Amino acid sequence: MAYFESVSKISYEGSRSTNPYAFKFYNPKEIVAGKTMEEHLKFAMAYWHTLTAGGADPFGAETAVRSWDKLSTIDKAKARAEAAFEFMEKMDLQYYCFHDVDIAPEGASLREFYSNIDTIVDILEQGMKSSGKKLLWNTANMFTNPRYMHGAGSTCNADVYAYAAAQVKKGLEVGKRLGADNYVFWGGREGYETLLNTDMGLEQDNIARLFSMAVDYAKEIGFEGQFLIEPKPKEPTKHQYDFDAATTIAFLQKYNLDKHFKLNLEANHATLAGHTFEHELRVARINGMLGSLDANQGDPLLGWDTDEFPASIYDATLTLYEVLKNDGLGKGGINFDSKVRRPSFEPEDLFLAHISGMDIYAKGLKVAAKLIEDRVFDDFIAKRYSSFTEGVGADIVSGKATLASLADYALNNETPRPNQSGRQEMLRATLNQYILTAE
Ligand code: XUL
Ligand code: CO
Repeated sequence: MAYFESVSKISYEGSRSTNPYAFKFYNPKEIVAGKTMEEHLKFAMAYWHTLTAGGADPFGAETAVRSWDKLSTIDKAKARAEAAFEFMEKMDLQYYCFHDVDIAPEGASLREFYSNIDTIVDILEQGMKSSGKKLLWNTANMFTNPRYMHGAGSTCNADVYAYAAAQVKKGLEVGKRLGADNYVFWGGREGYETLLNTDMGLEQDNIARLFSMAVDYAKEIGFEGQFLIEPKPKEPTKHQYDFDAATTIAFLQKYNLDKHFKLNLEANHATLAGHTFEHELRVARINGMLGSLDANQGDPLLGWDTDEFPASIYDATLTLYEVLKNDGLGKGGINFDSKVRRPSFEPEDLFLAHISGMDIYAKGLKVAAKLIEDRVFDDFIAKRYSSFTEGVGADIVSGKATLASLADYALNNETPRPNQSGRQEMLRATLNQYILTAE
């Protein structure tokens, strides 16, 4: 059965095409910087935004019109699992991501949840076999159900903690069965609302214990995916422990977990943390922790996690710049953790939104590749720091210098004066030039 009857397979028609149902820049087999676009851009469909979400917001009900609306519980879940493959096929997406609750109804007990998951995973496994589509990552939703109001790994209730552990255990088994490249932890409720009722030390130790148990269990069952943590500073919880990349890396280092984890960074989460996305990527990259991306964008006029499809060529260029400098994302990819706006309620909007996101990342990739090829920023930066390549600068970098040797040097040196402009305006103009002219 066709769930998206009105749309046929999307293909590349070039930048002059006026067909809204065509890629203008995403040309999967085109070679950029030695690899095909498809290899650089391992795009993934987010099951929750594409198949499960209906557009409800705190002020209004669901608006989305979907062909599976009339079905109930497990039949609806089965229909969505089939629809996933039709959507990925038509959209030319090779990967997908899901939370356990996206694919299967929770039912009345954990046993029933496990059994519902198994029923749907049978369909997903079959669909993956016949279509060749792959699972970028899966995760356990430990934030929606009321039992998680106080957190999952950070809960005050040990029975809830055990329930969360049971979800993670099943998630790893599912990940192993479906050959997931990664397993994600996003701690939406791993934080606190007020210190007046919170044992912060115990909460953080317990989260680390849950992560360690996951690492041990993965080893036990032979799950070879990469573990990822997705930082976010707030929303739904007021203070979330995985605030941003730097905080999360420090947490992992404290608990000796940094060898087992990388980061899944999301653009809108960076905005909420008061950072640019490229800042978060850079922090992860220079620490060897850049794992995967959740592609979306926020709205600076709104200030919450709007999860819009990415549409900014500046952001896409600087994002792909970091990815290329990282030599790719390894097992990671680019998951569209993005949703269509509530008034974009028709199934066609899901396609149009993905086209716009995939196109802007494709164009960003090409601009970033050209910037790197021409060493536009590399040469400027190398020159800017060139005083550290010789003389006293080389002594500082090699570790030979001491406070005494540097004081001695400074006493005998001319008082340094500002001698280099940062040239920020010029660099921005050059970035514009590349964006406007890159073919
Ligand atoms: C929420 C968010 C999640 C994670 C997975 O802001 O980004 O969907 O990506 O749990
Ligand atoms: Co996300």
